[in-house]
Amino acid sequence: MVKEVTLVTGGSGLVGKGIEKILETDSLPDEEWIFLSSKDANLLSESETEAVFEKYRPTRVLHLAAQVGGLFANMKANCDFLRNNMKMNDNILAMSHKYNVKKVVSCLSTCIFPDKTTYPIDETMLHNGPPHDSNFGYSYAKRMIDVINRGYYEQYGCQFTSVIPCNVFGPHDNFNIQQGHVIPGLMHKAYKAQQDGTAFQIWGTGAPLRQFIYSLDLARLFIWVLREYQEIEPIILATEEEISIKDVAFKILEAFEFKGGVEFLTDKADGQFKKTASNTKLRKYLPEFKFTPIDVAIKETVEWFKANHETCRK
Ligand code: NAP
Ligand code: GFB
Repeated sequence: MVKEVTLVTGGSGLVGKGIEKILETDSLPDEEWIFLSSKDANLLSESETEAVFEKYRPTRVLHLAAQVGGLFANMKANCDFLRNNMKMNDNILAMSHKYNVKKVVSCLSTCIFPDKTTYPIDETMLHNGPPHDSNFGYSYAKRMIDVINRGYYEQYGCQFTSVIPCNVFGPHDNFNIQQGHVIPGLMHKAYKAQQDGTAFQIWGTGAPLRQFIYSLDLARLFIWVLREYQEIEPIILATEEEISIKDVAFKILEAFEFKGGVEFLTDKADGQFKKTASNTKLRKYLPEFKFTPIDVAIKETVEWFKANHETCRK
């Protein structure tokens, strides 16, 4: 007898595919998981969103679907990132309430915290000031998930919560150089530079700092949050380790055994210098959780990219 039917919106993306992979060995007998892509329903449409809830009658929702992009994609389209993500989030939470979903876990990001802040950032600081200008649209849309969750809890007692991952990378990422995030973008550029015998280009100064979580590690944490985490307040899911863009770029070159030249295009934006988030709250729950070493995660992702170069998002 299936006890839990979990709808995973954004199930065809980087994080969704990571969760699907972990569930190959970690799913429970009374769980059914449904992974959606935009082909199943355009979640910008209230009626298409309702139709998918009517069809599957989920008891839990893992809400990953979003308009997602790296620094340069956000800088070009803050209004679209704001409106599209607001619409999707409101549709999912409204239908979760209408169809009596027992638990919803949505997804924020460490890049939505206040730009002017003290460090390390923790969950209580989410609304303490404006986000970085480069991605204000995405940031405000994501922050409203936390506000709407509070509304649904206080007025209707809904258990709608959220997680706040740091930068994510891994297999099935978006390797498009203009739209994607830094690690997949650099991997794609390293691949092309090696093929063409040209120099490898790092955008910006390489000085900014980031925390990077492997998509498979995030997947294991997401499944734990869905099954065990009872708070409405968000929980940061980030590594202790912070690394500069320059250092992560050279780890990528090492994984490719790249021997060519390296250039820094310093006329390109650096974005936020840092967004160091504390995982103290996570460690209180899971003191023994082991993150994959970043060199291993980068190597596995490079091998995946090489093997799937023809068909992956790029
Ligand atoms: P992704 O690889 O770009 O996947 C996005 C997913 O959302 C895809 O499954 C996509 O479906 C779906 N989607 C987009 N627009 C849709 C629409 N209108 N209707 C239905 N589905 C739609 O993104 P990701 O990196 O996995 O991100 C997943 C979640 O993690 C997002 O909420 C994101 O904000 C959050 N997050 C990501 C990072 C990161 O570094 N990647 C960091 C922190 C938080 P299609 O495949 O059909 O397009
Ligand atoms: O992952 P990313 O694009 O976004 O990283 P953020 C941007 C940083 O990497 C900047 C440098 O310092 C860039 O100058 N960089 C160097 C590159 N080479 C490249 C490259 O080839 N591609 C890219 N994309 N960057 C995002 C937010 O911030 O974080 C999003 O804008 C999202 O909303 C995401 O939440 C997690 O880490 O700066």
